[in-house]
Amino acid sequence: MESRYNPGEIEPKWQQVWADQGSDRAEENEKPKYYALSMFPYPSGNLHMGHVRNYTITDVIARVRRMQGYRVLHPMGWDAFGLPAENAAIDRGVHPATWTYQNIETMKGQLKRLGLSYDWDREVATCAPDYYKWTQWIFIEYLKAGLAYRKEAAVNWDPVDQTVVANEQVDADGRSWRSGAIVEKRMLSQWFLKITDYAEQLLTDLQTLDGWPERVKLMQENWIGKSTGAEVTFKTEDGADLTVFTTRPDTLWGATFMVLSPEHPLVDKLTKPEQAEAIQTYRTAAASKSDLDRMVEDREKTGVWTGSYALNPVNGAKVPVWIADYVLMGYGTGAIMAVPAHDQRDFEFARQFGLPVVVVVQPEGETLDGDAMAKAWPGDGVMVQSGPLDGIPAGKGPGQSVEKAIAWLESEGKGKGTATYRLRDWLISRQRYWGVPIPVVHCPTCGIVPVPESDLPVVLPDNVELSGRGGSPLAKLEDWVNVPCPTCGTPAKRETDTMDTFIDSSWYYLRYADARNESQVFEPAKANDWLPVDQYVGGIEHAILHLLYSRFFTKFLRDRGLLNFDEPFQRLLTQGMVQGLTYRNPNRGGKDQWIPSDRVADPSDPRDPDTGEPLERLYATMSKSKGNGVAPEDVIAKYGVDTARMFILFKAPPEKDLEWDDADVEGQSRFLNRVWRLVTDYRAPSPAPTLPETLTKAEKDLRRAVHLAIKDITEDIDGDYQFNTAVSELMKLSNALSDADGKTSAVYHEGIETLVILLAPFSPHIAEELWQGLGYSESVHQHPWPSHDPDALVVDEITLVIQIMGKTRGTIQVPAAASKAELEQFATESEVAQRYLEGKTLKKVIVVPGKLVNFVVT
Ligand code: HQ5
Ligand code: ZN
Repeated sequence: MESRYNPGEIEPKWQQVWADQGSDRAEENEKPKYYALSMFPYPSGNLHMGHVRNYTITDVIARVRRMQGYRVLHPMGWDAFGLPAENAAIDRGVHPATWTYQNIETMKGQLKRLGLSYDWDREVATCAPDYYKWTQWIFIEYLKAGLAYRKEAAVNWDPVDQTVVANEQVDADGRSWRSGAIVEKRMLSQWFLKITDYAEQLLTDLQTLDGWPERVKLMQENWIGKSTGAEVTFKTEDGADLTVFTTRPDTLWGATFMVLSPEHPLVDKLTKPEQAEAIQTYRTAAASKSDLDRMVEDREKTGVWTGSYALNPVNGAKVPVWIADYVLMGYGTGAIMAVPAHDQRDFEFARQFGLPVVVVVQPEGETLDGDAMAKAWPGDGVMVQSGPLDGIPAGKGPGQSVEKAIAWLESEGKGKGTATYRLRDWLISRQRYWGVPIPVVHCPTCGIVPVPESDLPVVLPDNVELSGRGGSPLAKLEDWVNVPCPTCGTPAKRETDTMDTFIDSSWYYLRYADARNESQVFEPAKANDWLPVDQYVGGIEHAILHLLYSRFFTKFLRDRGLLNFDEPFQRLLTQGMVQGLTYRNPNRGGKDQWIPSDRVADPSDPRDPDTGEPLERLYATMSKSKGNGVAPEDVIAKYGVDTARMFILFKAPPEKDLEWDDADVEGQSRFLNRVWRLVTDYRAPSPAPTLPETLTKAEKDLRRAVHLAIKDITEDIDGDYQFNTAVSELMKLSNALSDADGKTSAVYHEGIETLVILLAPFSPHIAEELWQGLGYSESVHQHPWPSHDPDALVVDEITLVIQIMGKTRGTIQVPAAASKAELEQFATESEVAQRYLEGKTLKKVIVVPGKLVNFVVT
């Protein structure tokens, strides 16, 4: 072995050896299984430090579990469809497939250089036909189950990317998550998956996910957004049914008008000729507003009367039917009953248009008057002017008005208690090229016909022209589009929409269980063997959609008889962000406010290089625009990947943000160099020494340090993955070994070997090299994870404090097992006590076992 630590040499060497040996292959044998999964990357072309952190965390877990005797599945793949490839293709004139596969090649090389213990035999790429064949197959399963459907819908149209985006992909400012353009509403025929059928299960099963962060569960709960109330049907004058959902059916007697979303399907039918023009103008204006704009609370209320009336089913009152953009088609039934006395938005609307306000909840000690109120009263009180509910306390509690109202509505056949969810069906169709073709054919006779399984995959044609304009590129490929109907043979047309890429990532973790299967999506026995994922690690940005969609897919495939578990991810760890140092000029705006650190001349007095103004120094998520990124390959070239891993693991607990700090990277490099010297300086006697019957005090102390390290590191990992403290323990152990005198004892031997074994999951390459240097030919990664010897932890001497009249005068070492009487005796005989007690009369001796002996004298 070389005497100098040279990561640049040993790291690639061991990576090659491990690859040749196939040591990270997931085996199907009698050992207990463990499935460690990282969120697979988009092949953007370059590995980010954030990826390195994510994948290192999972790798440590996978390595520890292997050493603990599990057969481990630790796979990797590529989330390879999606707009970036298509946009890159448009910008640079390369085919999306070429761009994508080149990026995969590059990034795979970068990942391999990290020494991550993946089973590359199970690699998947979602853009490969042998993968998307099964994505299409699953889509057809949804279709067969009646859970995939096509309907005309008001959808979010991204005018820059020229595609539809899901509600979830529109941010709080009404902008598309991809292009940043303000989205528009358009009525288009689109494909949906009926995730709402699973809303209740997706909600209640959150309770079973003990291994998930509370924060993520709460985000999912809010996203699903269950509210309970009642559905009530109003009949219009023309006999049409207008069903509304209300969380406050008790206030039905105060409903004085109805409001429909401008997109509501009954608007045309209800619009009287004299109102037609006003209605049409209003609808056009509403279509150009984002949902978010429409929901802003304190803006002037607008709306138009349709000219029609409906009958309030509880009291027969004739109420006018309006349309207004503050009611969204996407929520509830797209129609509301307006109760202006008790809902602020309805109140503002009523005042704006002079509609009646009827009070049905009187607050205690007050008498509200509908004509005089200045704002709505949404609070508690007693029901009034409400027929059967009069006198009942208003509220949602047991015995209160909401419960009574639902019971009354149900007994009268006028409505029923129900729940609605904020969750909408998932809009999955995209009018773009680089995605999975939706495998159906439109036949003029048969309608929508799924492509038969034997004809899958419907291969994405590659002779396509991409401009980013004018809708779906596939629709322009006549040869591809025109096919005979699979059922009746008459000329028909292929569906030209492709699927949202979140479909691809909703089931990839299942495919890993049986990645090379050519005849089935996966063998159920294999999926049921490896799944659920024991530990999933990935970014908080996927807390809602990806995780919800994956849970939905799992439940659906379970219901199709393919899986025998309810939830895909048993434990979830959301790693924090990697942040880099940057500077900000608060007087500048936009991108210009960020001054990369290499433009700052004097870090102790940071100033704007252009203006001389003082700068703020701060850590922010690494990004191009802030110029604060650190390239993984640079760090690896300088220090090696083991140092990079140690730094990442040491600097912060995995779920917390991590501030990149070169000085701390140096620190970890020095630590590994110290370990290197410590272990290579050791000459192991042959044969290996065995522990003697009795140990000296120094040996006992060292052995205690060794076994304490085993215990603490194991607990750090098995508990909450506190790798930062685990690395501290490794440093402590290394120090204890450095400081030890007898560097030839059996205890020292055990200590050195234990250090290398415990280091293995964190810094796999240096550990392997040192292990071989200790004379082993088997990989350290095959070595069983050590367990601590409880006897070694026993402290057999303690320090006893000697006090005279409550004042500490000295200490002595005594056996930990000494009795109270023995402690008193040791203390009395001690030199300190002898000195202070001379010539005094002893009145009392107070013994506090394990701590002190106090002499009271006169
Ligand atoms: C990070 C960064 C970059 C990345 N393909 C999807 C994806 O997010 C995942 C699918 C399961 C939907 C982390 C990120 C994620 C993993 C892959 N990361 N910092 N791909 N700057 O390439 O922490 O949180 O963007 O867990 O790397 O990210 S990805
Ligand atoms: Zn047909």
